Amino acid sequence: MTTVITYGTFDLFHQGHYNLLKRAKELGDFLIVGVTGETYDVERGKLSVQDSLATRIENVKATGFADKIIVEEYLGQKIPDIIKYHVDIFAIGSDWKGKFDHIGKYCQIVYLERTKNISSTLLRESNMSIYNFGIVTDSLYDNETVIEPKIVSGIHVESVYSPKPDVAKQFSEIYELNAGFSNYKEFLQDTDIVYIKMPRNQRKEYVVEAIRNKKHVICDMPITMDAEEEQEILNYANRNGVSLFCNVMTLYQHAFGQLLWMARGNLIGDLVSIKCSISRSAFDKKCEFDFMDLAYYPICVITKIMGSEYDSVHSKLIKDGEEIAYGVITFDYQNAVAVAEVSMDLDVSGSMTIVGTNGEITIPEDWWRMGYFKLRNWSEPRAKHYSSNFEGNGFRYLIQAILSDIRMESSDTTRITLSEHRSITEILNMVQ
Ligand code: C2G
Repeated sequence: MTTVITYGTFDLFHQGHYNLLKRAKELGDFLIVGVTGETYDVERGKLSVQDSLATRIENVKATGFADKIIVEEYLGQKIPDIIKYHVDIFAIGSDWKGKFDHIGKYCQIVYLERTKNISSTLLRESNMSIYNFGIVTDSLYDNETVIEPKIVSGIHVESVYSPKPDVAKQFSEIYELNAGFSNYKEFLQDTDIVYIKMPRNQRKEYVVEAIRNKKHVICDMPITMDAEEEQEILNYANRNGVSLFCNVMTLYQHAFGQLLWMARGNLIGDLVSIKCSISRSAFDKKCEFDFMDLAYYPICVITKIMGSEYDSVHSKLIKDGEEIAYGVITFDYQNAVAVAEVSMDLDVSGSMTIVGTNGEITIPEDWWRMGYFKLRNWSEPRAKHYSSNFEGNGFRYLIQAILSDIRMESSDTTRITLSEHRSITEILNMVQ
């Protein structure tokens, strides 16, 4: 007898899940299905799961393919299950290729081809909780933009657009997407949320066209260096009733929300200074951002924390030929100062320190990921440590935030306001 095991969340049960279970069953005689428990999904960073565990189990049961259903309750449960149930084959969708190779010591692994484009089937029409996600890019480097949104239940990553037809084709093949387009209008037709991952001089036209077609948009920032033009685009999104989110993932981390309101809420007294540094390679190893794109991150976070009422901004830039290699940007406020150190190729610490009249908040490294921070109020005997679950590269939390916005479940209090947008773009223009 051949025993097969497979695992999944099986949220918003669809044709892709059905096909996977059918194919897994066909691999042997006895199929065990592990349905992920709620705490395990939280632990592994799966977000926005809609159906209860009981409903998800019922849906798996209703297919008639499962001979036994178990609950996957913790990270590291798969191998003990395989040993316990004498499993011969571990089957999983091909979108997980390479991620489960360690299991190969205990049984055979079979990657089953994932079902493409399930979102445009009848199921999607009957279930408006599912949204198609498409990527606009001119490079094959994905920076996890394919795998991260998949971790958010209800999002289906289906297509890519590139002005370079060979990139569109290769990208969709490498990441097993349903389609690669080099016609933007066609690409937009079956897409609900568009991520614009393009060099700055091309962002605006793609954003405007997507909004015109009533698509929700995520865009690398700044969209344009022209503050007026940017305000018009933000207002245009508003008028069209679509969400326009900037890709500054820090803003969507739970810990950032906490830090922001603790810093602004006087927990360390009046704010006196903030210093943060960022270097391109630590931020993202293959980062394609230029200096202004990278500088957007600290300027945005400083603006959120300290406000946009600065008195003056100075910058000192060190150039390597024509290119800016390193820069320090200083903002003077009436009774406070902020310093952003931005480095293209030199490594800098990646720390953030916020000093107040009664205490200090510190993040020792990679503050833009914001999984952890320490708050010290000098009137208390000990520092307090705050951490929150942070998985992947953080992009999934942005996807979760835009999804809640679209579903009108919540509106984020850490989002950049119109006047903050204007201030950030004006500061970028002063950095010369
Ligand atoms: N799947 C598929 N085609 C789709 C969508 C999903 O073949 N269009 C497959 C997935 O590859 C997976 C299974 O259906 O094998 C269940 O998918 P999910 O419910 O999204 O679960 P997942 O997050 O992939 O969890 O321990 C859990 C496992 O790691 C998989």
